Amino acid sequence: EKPYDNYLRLDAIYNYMDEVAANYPNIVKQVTAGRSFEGRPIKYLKISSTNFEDRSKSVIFVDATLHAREWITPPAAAYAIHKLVENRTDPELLNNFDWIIMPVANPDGYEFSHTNERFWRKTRSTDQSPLSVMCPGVDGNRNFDIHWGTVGTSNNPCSDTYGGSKPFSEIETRLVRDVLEENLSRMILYITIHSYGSMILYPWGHDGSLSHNALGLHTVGVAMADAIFAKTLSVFSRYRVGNSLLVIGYGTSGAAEDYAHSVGVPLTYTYELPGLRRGVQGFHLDPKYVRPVAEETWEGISVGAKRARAIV
Ligand code: 0X9
Ligand code: ZN
Repeated sequence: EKPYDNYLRLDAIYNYMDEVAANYPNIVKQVTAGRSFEGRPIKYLKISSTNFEDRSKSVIFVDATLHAREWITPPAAAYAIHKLVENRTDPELLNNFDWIIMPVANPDGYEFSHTNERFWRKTRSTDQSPLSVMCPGVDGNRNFDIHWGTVGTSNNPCSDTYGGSKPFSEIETRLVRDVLEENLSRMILYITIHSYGSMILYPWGHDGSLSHNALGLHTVGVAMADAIFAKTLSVFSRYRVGNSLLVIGYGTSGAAEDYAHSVGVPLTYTYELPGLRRGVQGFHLDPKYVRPVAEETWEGISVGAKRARAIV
């Protein structure tokens, strides 16, 4: 069973990555970026038809599962790997770009959502504060160094939107930051995959203002949403595209997408994949939708890459 056909545990997702890396050594290099708070590897694949280290092509970075309970997101990332490596149907995508895919940015939380609490969101770290021992975990998407600690976040460790004791207190967010930094000069597109709500969000999330590149962000965002819609099952609603705050309806600071844009990635998006039910049940899409959602998400990512190249 493949990680884009069903909800699988971390070891099965990692086995798939190992297998792809072993079977396609000429185009795939697996990297262990580091270890999570609880010591699990955090892995990503560098996919390149030439040599990633030549640094000759634009880079596209896709991550998923910073939020543990958003189980539909690792399948979407795994399917991107499948389409880039095992089932290449569009040569353009490897000819023109180098890819970095990190399917599980928060492995501790992801495993905890399987073993203990299905709707766990945060990391599993504890720090000096006594409250954090009672209430482990930081919201990774409030932990980046961008207007950190100001809106849509809490300084209470027991809150689901706890931003941490300081920006980048979490090893998991530092590892994402490091990937951005290492590839910044040639990264044209960063997509961080979340769920749920069928949305494509772009900066700035803290105050709803628009970036210098708002026209590009909106143009590529709409092209991605159109591509998803063209492929989608009618049970899912059409994606909404726009500024994070305006589209979600609440402000958020310390988010990955805003951070990546602030350090210079021209096109950065948070995808909110679909959910069919309300409340936390929206994070649990029936397994029969895993493959279709993974496929439609790939339409968005691949069109995003092509449009990004045309405008950046
Ligand atoms: O609140 C979040 O972190 C994201 N929604 S989720 O339901 N997956 O938790 C949206 C974050 C978007 N905000 C910014 N990019 N600023
Ligand atoms: Zn999320």
